[in-house]
Amino acid sequence: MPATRFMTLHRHILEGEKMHPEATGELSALLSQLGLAAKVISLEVNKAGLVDIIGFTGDSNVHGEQVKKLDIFAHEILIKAMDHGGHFCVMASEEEEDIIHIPKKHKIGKYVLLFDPLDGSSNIDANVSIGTIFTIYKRITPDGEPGTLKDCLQEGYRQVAAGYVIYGSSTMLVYTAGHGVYGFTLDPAFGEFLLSHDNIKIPANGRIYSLNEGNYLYWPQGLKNYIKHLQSNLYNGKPFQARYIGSMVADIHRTLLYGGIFIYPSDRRNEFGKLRLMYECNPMAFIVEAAGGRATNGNQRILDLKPESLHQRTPIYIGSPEDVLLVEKFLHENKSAE
Ligand code: AHM
Ligand code: MG
Repeated sequence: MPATRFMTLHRHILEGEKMHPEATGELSALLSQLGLAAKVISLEVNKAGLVDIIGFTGDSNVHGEQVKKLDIFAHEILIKAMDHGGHFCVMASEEEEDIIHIPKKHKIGKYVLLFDPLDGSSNIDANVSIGTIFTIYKRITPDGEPGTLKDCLQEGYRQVAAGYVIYGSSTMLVYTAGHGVYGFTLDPAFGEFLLSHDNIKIPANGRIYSLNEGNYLYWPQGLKNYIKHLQSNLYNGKPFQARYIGSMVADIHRTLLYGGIFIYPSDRRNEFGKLRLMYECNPMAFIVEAAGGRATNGNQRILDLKPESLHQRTPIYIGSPEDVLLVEKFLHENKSAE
C-alpha cells in the first residue's frame, strides 16, 4: 500500500504548514473549510440526474421549496461555508455582479476569496464533468475593516493559494499554495479527500490540443496556422489529438495530467475571448505554472495582467510550456498580417 494512502486533505495542509514556522494556521483552516464546501456541492451535483425521478419536478421540491439551479446552490454553499470563519474580509463570485461583503456579525479577516462556484454548468444535464474554481489572496487594504474591490483586483502572481474541484467520474480537489500541486480524490465511503496525485508536474509538451474548433472562421491567422501545423505534423510518430469537453476545469485537468494545450482565444467576435480573468484564468494559470506549465493571453503572462474589473475576460493559452511557447510564436509571426 503506498505511503500516501491515508493522507487526507486536512493532514496534508497541516503538514505543509509545519514547513512554514511563521504560518498562523489560518490558511490551513480555510482550505479545509473549502474542502468541506466541495463535499456538499459534490453530493448535490451527483444527485442532479435524480431530481426528476425522486419527485422533484419543475421549480419546486416536495416541501414546496424552490429547487435552486445548481450553480446558485454552489454559490450559496460557498458563501455559507466561508463567510463566518473570521478569515476573509471580502469575497467575489462569478454569480454575483458586485463584491460580497462579510456580514457585520462576523469577524473580518486578512484573506480575500474569489470563486466560480460551478463552471461549465451548461453541461450538467448531459452528465459532463463540471467544476468549482477558487483563489485566495491576502488583503491589501488596512486590517480590521471591510475588504473592498481593490482587495479583489490584484494581479494573479499575488495569489496565496488556488485550486479547483472537478465533479467527474470521481470528485477531485487539486490545489497549490504556490509550491507543488496536489490532487485529492474524494473517497465516497469515508467522505474524505485522500491524496491521490502527489506533486503534479505537467509534461513539457503533449499530444493533445483543446479548443472550440467551431469558431475557426473568427480565429486570428496565427492560431489557424498553429492548429494547421499540428494537424499536418506528427507527435512521436502519431497524429495530434483534439479533445474539447467545453468545461474548463475538466479540459485543464486533463491538460495538467497528460500535457498539451488548452486555448480559449480572442477572435473577431470577442476581442477578450470568453473566460474570466479573476476566478477562472488566474487560478488556473497559478496552478499550471506551479506544476511547471505556462499561461499567456497571447501577449503577456496571465499572472501579470493588471485587473480592471471583477468580471473581465481574457484570452488564454495554457498548458505544457513548449506547446504554449510554440503557439505564442505563431501568434507573433502573424500579428502584422492581422
Ligand atoms: P460558464 O462560466 O458560463 O460555465 O462558461 C465557461 C465555460 C468553460 O468551462 C468552457 O471552457 C467554456 O465555457 C466553453 O465555451 P464554448 O462553449 O464557447 O466553447
Ligand atoms: Mg465559469
